[in-house]
Amino acid sequence: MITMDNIIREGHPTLRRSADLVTFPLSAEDRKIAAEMMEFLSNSQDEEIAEQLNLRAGVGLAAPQIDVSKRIVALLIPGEYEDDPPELAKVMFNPKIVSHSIESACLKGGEGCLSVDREVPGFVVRHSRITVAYQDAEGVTHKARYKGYTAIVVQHEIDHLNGVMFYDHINEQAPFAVTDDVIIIE
Ligand code: FHF
Ligand code: ZN
Repeated sequence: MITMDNIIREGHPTLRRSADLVTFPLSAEDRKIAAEMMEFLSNSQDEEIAEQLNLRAGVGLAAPQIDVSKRIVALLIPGEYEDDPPELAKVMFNPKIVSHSIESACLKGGEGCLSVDREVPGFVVRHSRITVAYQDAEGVTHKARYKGYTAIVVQHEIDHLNGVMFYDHINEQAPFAVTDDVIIIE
């Protein structure tokens, strides 16, 4: 089971590496990693389990964050209201942004990261809409479009596969300065 002890923190070199492509058919090891990543997110969003295990709630997890330098991402984005089905519940292998909007967007409250134990204030400017190609556990390639909050989370996760941290996108001189064409997501 993955707990916070398995999550590496900023300063660890794996977080700055470009992760390796996953090969198919998936190894038993890679299948287990994917299942455990999804289990972590589910546990982290369960109030009781999260309290017992001292988990920080997460909506996404990239394999490099558990010191596995492979292109695997787990996403568990809750629905709008309690008891709604998740907005997105998926493990992606070898995800890649194949096209994106010209328009940019950022979360009003900035971003955090399970691998960063401090607040880093500022707008993390990203693509407003993205098309992602990825493989599922069977190696089948899919193409999906995301917008809004979901698009932001997916970009945060794909960044981890490329050694990029969310604060790399914050304007150091003016963390909350954006041009007026940037959509600010509440
Ligand atoms: C999170 N947590 O999941 C953040 C961190 C924008 O690479 O957003 O570091 F659990 C992955 C509802 C709303 C339920 C918010 C992408 C952030 C990705 C994980 N929590 C939440 C929730 C959350 C990171 N990460 C603050 C831990
Ligand atoms: Zn992160």
